[in-house]
Amino acid sequence: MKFTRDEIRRSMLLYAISDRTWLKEGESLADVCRRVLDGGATFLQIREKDLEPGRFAQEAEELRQLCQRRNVPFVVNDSVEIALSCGADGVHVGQSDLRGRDIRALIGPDRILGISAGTVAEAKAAQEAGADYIGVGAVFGTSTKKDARNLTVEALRDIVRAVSIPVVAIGGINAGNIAQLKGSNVDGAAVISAIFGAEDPGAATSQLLALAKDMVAAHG
Ligand code: TZP
Ligand code: MG
Repeated sequence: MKFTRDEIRRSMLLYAISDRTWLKEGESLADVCRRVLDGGATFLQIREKDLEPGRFAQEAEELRQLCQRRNVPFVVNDSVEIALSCGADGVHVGQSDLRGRDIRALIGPDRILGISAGTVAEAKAAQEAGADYIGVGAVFGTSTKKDARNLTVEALRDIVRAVSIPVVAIGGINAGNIAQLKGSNVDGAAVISAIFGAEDPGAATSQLLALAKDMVAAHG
């Protein structure tokens, strides 16, 4: 593994997930991700739901280079094929994607496997299948993922307690509510719109990073 277990856990702190739907006129995804990485994002996932595979692969390659230069882990959402072809550090999949065990077999032992989970049972199954970390949500209401369920801080804490791998909270997290995750014991926050939808994504990232540090430091 290029990143150690400890490094993966620490990299959950502020986990940025790209969303091109927020790009402003004339901006490229790589431009914005560069600002997000310079703002201090500790992990980056490229998430493309509508891009044709050729473009997706090209964008992933650019982001992989940006992350590699900064030693920030980079994963591809859903596509094992694109993750492997661009030399990403790993892949992130949901519950409805290929089974975790099958993905682990495809990517080998050295790449990062992230799996989304919404319940203790899903989290345990993900760990069992070989996940390196779990994304848990949605913790707050979100319009970014229409089918996401909402979770309480208590439910989050139960999931964290049930697994030994890192847990990153996701869903509607922003500068105004991230402090509510104090005591949940999550390792960090995964954010889409509060970063990519911000007027200044770099500044939003820096602000969220400071708040994520506060949040994690305040766990019991
Ligand atoms: N999975 C659960 S909620 C969510 C995903 C991908 C969307 C998170 O986006 P935002 O904009 O940070 O709420
Ligand atoms: Mg998916």
